[in-house]
Amino acid sequence: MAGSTEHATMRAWVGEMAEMCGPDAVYWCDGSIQEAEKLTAEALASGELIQLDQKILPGCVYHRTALNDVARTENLTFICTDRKEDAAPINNWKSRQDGYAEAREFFKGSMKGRTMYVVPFSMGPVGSPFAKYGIELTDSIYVVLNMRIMAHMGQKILDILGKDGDFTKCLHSKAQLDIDKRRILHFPEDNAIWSVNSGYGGNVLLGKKCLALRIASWLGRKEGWMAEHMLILGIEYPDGRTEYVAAAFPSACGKTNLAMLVPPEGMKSKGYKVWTVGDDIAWLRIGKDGRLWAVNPEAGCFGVAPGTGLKTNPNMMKAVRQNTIFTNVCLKDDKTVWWEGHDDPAPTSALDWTGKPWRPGMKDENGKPVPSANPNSRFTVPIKQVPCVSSEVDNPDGVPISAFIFGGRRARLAPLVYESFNWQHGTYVAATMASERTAAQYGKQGEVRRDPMAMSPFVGYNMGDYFRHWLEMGKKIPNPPAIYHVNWFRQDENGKFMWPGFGDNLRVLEWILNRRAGKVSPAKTPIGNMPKAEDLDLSGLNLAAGVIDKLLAIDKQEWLAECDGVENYFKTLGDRLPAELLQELASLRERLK
Ligand code: GTP
Ligand code: SPV
Ligand code: MN
Repeated sequence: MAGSTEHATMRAWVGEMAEMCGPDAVYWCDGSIQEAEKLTAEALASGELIQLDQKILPGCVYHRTALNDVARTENLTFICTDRKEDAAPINNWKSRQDGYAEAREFFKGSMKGRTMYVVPFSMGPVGSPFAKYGIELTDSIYVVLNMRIMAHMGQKILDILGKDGDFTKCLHSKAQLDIDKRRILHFPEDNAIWSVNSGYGGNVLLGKKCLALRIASWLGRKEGWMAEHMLILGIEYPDGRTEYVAAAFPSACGKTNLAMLVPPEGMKSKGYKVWTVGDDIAWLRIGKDGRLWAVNPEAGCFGVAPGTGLKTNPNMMKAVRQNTIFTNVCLKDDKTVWWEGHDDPAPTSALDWTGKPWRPGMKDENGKPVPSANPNSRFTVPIKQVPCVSSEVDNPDGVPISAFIFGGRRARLAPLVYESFNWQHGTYVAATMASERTAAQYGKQGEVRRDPMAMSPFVGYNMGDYFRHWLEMGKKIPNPPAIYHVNWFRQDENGKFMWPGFGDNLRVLEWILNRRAGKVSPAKTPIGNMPKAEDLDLSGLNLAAGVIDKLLAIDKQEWLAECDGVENYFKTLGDRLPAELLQELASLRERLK
């Protein structure tokens, strides 16, 4: 198909990229179900996809990535700008010229023997003032089928772009999946993204982290809005009123789970309902009413499989029963899927994510259990299949946000929840958050690293400028969200999580909403406002004696040591770090003395 568009520069660009990559054919995707079925059949025939049992899992397929290609590769991800300081100091940087020159060699002839698919897509509801359009060129059917779920895709985008609409130029080739030649390159000054030699989600679904966070954060700074690594959820009160909050946790730290939590029994009787607007990314703008409004630019969820079960996340377990792409999970002999934390008993015989026979209790040479699913294995599912999806998910104006919640995995230090004193203090709290590394990134697992706003891998420009943008936004929003920090992952002396997490996190959200409504007064501490234990609904939890006090405890010596860590981190950020954040650090130290 030739693609029905009169956009001359788009056609010229597609032609130029095809010239470089040398595919046997160029195919323009229309986004139809017939097209998806045809591409799926091709991928099943070639082995790129494996068919699952269509009675038990209708519309579901299975995919394995290359062994060296199971998570985002931050060390191979670059922001390419003319001046280094516009991307430094956290991002890897290349000049535009060097970025293109090096990658061009890797793209040359990379699609020989393959088809180049032209994928027109929208991030954000089509036609919304928030929406951003892109065209992804790719030689992977897996990418096309994932993009069809994750974004709004097809001919309607070409229609909206017309003869000369703006779009992000996205180029992807799996090439040889050679990790030494893998590059994820962003050219914000050209509104372009080039990704080569990977087939893993965040590296190749270019509408997601690359466009909706790295490029969008650059645009947001220029245009006065925000692109954040945040879920969006609505909490409906018994009287039918709904309030919305947005929360940023680093990768694999609980956004998807919080976005669709099920209220615990004791609280359900109060009549709360939870509605999911988004599970990973939020774009935020100041509304006419002076509040901050958020849309979810994505149409699907690319969620972590391990740990997902009927007890932890029943909504997602129901969502992934149909029309889902499973990547790197365990493949059972009956052509269904399994992962660690699944409700079904472990299969007695199955293939693990690498395709090797697997049995429960298998150990590696060091005596460590061998998981059947890769720890970063994922499912791709339309968000509309989530039973508690919000009726506002396609609202072009989004939803108004009452509170921002930040958090990470901290075995020690950070209490269950605290409230910042104001926007500037909240910006400091978010800018200094840290978390233990998870399987969503390569690198030493468990190591604590600073991850400001859960955006460290995703800010498309200078981190100091990003903090400045946050501070400036705070001055411009007449009625800004209040800012909170949470920690579901504090451990006891035996390394056990002290807080039950998941649905019970609603107990903490309730305190936050009660604070917003002025229904409870807090305990004032050096780090922020905290709940009095009696203001948290802990009914039916059976927490052991003293646990809630430990969860709410603040150790001043540990916090002073944390301040030293923050000071060292700030030193790495260079001279664009806003002075306000240094003032906040000094005030915190003062309060802790
Ligand atoms: P990305 O998609 O990588 O951005 O991750 P995410 O932030 O959406 O994380 P997700 O909700 O998928 O959770 C990641 C892992 O953390 C899963 O294994 C969950 O089971 C686990 N998890 C989520 N919420 C909680 C919680 O409240 N407590 C505990 N202990 N584990 C949790
Ligand atoms: C994350 O790592 O934060 C994800 C998954 O949401 S990926 O899209 O691969 O980046
Ligand atoms: Mn994410």
